[in-house]
Amino acid sequence: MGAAIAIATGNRHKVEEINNVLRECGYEVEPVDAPKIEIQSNSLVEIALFAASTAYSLLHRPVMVEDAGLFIEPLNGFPGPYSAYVYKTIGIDGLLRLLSSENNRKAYFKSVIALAYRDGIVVFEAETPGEIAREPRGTQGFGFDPVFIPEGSEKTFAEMSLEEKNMFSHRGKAAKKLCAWLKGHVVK
Ligand code: ITT
Repeated sequence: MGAAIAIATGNRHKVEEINNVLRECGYEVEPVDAPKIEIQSNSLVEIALFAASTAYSLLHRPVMVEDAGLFIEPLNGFPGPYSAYVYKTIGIDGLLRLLSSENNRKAYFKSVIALAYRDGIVVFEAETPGEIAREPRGTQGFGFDPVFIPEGSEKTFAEMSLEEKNMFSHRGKAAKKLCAWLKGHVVK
């Protein structure tokens, strides 16, 4: 077991994905009972910064949050920071309906990890370009995984193992940046 850093999230898939990367650098994230308070903003960075700083002021120990979204080119970046709400309301079927007459399927996922600790907050951002499939495929993962095909693969995220998804994913890449940073810093 590595050194544990708290994470405020209600999404266990995020915890598993981030842990798969952090293990490599001797850390792990530990879900804690602190709220991830999400402001309404068009910026994932602003959302993550606010959530991390409020979680830190409640916990008084290093804590991270991860905020992510799916940005679809022919929808001008929608749903972006509203991805969780769109997933809950219209879901994958609704999203595919919005794109039914669209040949441009380009999209990207973005992940922002914000880590708040005694000396401040650091932010790690990463994106994964890809496209939206015509139909859902696969059973792994969560959210829009069954319809997102990352560039460089034929599979959707939901057809990949967690390890394979992490090789391509926005979250995997952001977690790797965090890992690299942790190697040179002491987090208290
Ligand atoms: P938190 O408690 O950490 O907020 P959440 O699932 O609500 O968990 P977000 O607020 O970051 O997470 O919402 C991002 C939404 O975008 C999420 O609910 C999914 O619908 C979608 N999403 C983000 N990353 C994804 C991924 O790797 N695969 C599939 N869908 C993803």
